[in-house]
Amino acid sequence: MNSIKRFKSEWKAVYAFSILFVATIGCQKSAEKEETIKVRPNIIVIYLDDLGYGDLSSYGATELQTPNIDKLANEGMKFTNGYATSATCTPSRYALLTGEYPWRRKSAKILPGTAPLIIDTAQQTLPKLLRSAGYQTGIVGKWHLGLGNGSANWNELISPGPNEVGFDYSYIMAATQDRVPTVYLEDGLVVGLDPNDPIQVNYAQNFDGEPTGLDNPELLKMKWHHGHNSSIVNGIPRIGYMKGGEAARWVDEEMADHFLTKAREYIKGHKDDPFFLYLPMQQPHVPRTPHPRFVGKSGLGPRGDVIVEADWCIGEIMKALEEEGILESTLIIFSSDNGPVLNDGYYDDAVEKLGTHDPKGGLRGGKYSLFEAGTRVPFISYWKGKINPGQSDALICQMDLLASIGRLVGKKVEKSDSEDMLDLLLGNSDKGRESLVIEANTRTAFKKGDWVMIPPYNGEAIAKDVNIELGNSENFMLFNLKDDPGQLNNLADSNPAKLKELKKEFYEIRGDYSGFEKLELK
Ligand code: NG6
Ligand code: CA
Repeated sequence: MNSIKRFKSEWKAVYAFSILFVATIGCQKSAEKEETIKVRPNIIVIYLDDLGYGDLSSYGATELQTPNIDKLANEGMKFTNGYATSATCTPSRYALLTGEYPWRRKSAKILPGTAPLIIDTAQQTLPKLLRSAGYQTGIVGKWHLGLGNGSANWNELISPGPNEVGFDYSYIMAATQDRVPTVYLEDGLVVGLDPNDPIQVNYAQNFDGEPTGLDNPELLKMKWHHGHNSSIVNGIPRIGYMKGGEAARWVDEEMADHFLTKAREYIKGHKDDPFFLYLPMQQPHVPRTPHPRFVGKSGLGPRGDVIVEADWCIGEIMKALEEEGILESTLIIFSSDNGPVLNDGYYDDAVEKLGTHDPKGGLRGGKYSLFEAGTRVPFISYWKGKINPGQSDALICQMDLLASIGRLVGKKVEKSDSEDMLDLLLGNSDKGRESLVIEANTRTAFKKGDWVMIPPYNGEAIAKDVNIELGNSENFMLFNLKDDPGQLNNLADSNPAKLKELKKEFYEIRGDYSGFEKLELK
């Protein structure tokens, strides 16, 4: 409580300072506008890919050390009930950027590298909102929300993309590290492309004479386990076929340094603006390709090594902010797009070298799952000197950043699923969401307080390739997470009143959809 009070007075001071600042610089803005401008810290959203709830030493990992991310957690607000909307990448990213539940948009599913942009260019987005508040906006890292209109020519400007949904600057990989095209794009153009060696991409069929993971195992430096047997780039077999663009192809082991350089450049180039930098990092998604200086550093094989690599990169980002003198005027949000997976398609020792490390942090399920480990992820807010360190078990979702950051910069969001959690993010309140719909490959479930209700779904209980329990069952499942965080005790039969309450509220939010005939609402 004390810390909250202390925070409040500091917050007032920041507010007063910003008003004073706006007034002092005597810019042309009207008095009315000045009134709406509150504080405008730089905002950086660091978003890892497939990092589990238990993958950080600040979240209980003992076999792996993540000192730089731990600093954010220990000196900021650490959330123990922070959620991605979804257990896979594209839908979670969609929700984070738009503030809209991804199941409202049918195309928000894991996308191939050739998919068209799934965010409507007329839609409200976090970068657009910040731009309207005077921010410069940039993305450096993984996009995976589609590009172009569906027939992108990779040798020309590809639009619409991040630049058409609010980012002034974009430096991205189109989809995932395991999907073609394996090139970077800067503001819609492939970087380093030789016009005499055009790129062709096709997800349906190979190009004549091109080797594949399936036919040419002798060319592979990393073996595929399931999927991932199409075109070979840098000895790694990928999803999808690609030809040409040799000079533009990324070097997997240099990707972390490459994106870090771009992120640093962005920070240095915008230190005098308020800026929003969205930093979706590729680790620890497959293929896990640590730079040689991180190989063997974790003792857990490449999956652990790339987490250590990502942690180092985040330390470098912090250093850059400090060097530019803007650490104290920068709000950092850290999270992950979905829960962990070990073998996600390559033989890379993730299973063999796991030892006693538990990426799920004691939760059930993992990536692709409706059980907790699918969507509950590390979630941290950090703002040096402005957030008093704390930990909260209030329910918060990445989708809430839109409304929360909106209030921070004095902008109201349009009708949206995003809830204003600004006070919670700043350590100034204990109040989180009352409920949340979570999603895994279009299946949805409902959380309310300590309770979670998973409706019946057909399909395999365990996805064999990845060895993850998906949350499919013939019957309703109801868990009390406070007493039973590992979701071992189904209370659907013993607590019909609670089950009914959750069904009803779920239906009110989720509306009618195919899975609902099984809800037996009466
Ligand atoms: C799956 C891939 C998996 C990963 C995932 C997307 C296969 C068999 N599996 O289809 O390796 O790429 O898509 O991950 O191809 S995500 O984190 O971007 O959602
Ligand atoms: Ca992911």
